[in-house]
Amino acid sequence: MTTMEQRPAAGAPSAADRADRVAEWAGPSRTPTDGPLTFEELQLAGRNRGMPLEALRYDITPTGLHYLLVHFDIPAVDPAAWRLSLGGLVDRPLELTLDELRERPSQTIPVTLECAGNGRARLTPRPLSNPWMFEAIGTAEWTGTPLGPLLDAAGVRDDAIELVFTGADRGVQGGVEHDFQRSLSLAEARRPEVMLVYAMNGLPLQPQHGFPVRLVVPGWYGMASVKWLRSIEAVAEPFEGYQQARTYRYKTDADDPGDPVSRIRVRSVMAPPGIPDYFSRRRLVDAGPVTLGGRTWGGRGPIQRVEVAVDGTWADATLAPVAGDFAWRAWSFEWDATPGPHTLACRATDAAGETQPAAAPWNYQGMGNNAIQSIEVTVRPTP
Ligand SMILES: Nc1nc2c(c(=O)[nH]1)N[C@H]1C(S)=C(S)[C@@H](COP(=O)(O)O)O[C@H]1N2
Ligand SMILES: [Mo]
Repeated sequence: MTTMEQRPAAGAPSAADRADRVAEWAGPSRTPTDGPLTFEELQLAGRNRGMPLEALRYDITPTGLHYLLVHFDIPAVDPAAWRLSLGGLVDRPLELTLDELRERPSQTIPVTLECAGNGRARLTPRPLSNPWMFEAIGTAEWTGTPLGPLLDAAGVRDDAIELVFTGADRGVQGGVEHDFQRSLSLAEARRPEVMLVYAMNGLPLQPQHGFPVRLVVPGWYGMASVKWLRSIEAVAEPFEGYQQARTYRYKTDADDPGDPVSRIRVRSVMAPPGIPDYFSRRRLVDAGPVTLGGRTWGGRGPIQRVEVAVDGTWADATLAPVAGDFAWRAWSFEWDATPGPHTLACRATDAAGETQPAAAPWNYQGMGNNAIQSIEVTVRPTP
């Protein structure tokens, strides 16, 4: 495990500058498959929990119910020794302690995070990675300091085009050893809601969510919100690191460079009504009036329309007030449940007219699957 203490001294080439090929670690084939769930997927699913869909009831997801995605290991970071460096193409390089960061102006905003791989396991053939269904979501109140003013303090030079964010976690993916790193254009990084976060739901970040400091990029899929942040570097060339150029791409096949994944696609999810069967998760509902409900979100601002289908007939749902530009929005729908089997579905449409597709938009890495969710229920007569 890499700790801050093991980092090379300033000036020495940092571990982050190395992206070594580790040929013997290329691992098993990750060609998408129609086969049964693999051991490797099970191993990832056990580490990276999802949010149980009944937790859609909470405006703010309790921290222990928020989804989790950790590529490598949760790194050990000593908060007293921790420094955030802001360097590269800047006039005044900065080294900030945790206290210095916390003393800066702060803001708290509710932000819905979703993993870009959410829905991957519903694709056929199934891309091999964390096998998410619908549950790689959560909304927290994130507290931190906006990044823009810090960039001004450091004096980012005119020839810089991007910022590279480096986490303290390191591992091997696709046979390449690297630190988890992502970049953002300066224009994105300067959005007022992009911030360096040290608290989640009013408490210091938990280790698994990026303690002591993470980036939060509202509106983007989760991979942009780099956890365990240790450095920010202004660069003059597009960043080509593994997590930027090789993955988080909408690719048609293994060799397609693909388009980068960025903003969250429009989506709605329903909290399954009634009670579940333990193993199949099939739902049992009593006949009569049933309030269906869930949440809707997308990376381009609050969603204005959700429809619900009962056995294929669509009707508008009622939307709750907007809770924030980057937070999900609750919706509800009154259903008079009649005995027998039924199929329920929901679909959101954003202000630009983007809507959820009936069929999954297949891509090689299983990114951005916002296909409509449908739920099978059995309604039993009320006694
Ligand atoms: N350093 C680092 N940052 C990271 C990751 C990671 O593995 N390492 N995972 C990313 C991905 S893919 C997602 S979806 C979000 C998940 O954030 P959460 O675990 O707090 O929900 O963190 C992102 N930030
Ligand atoms: Mo993710």
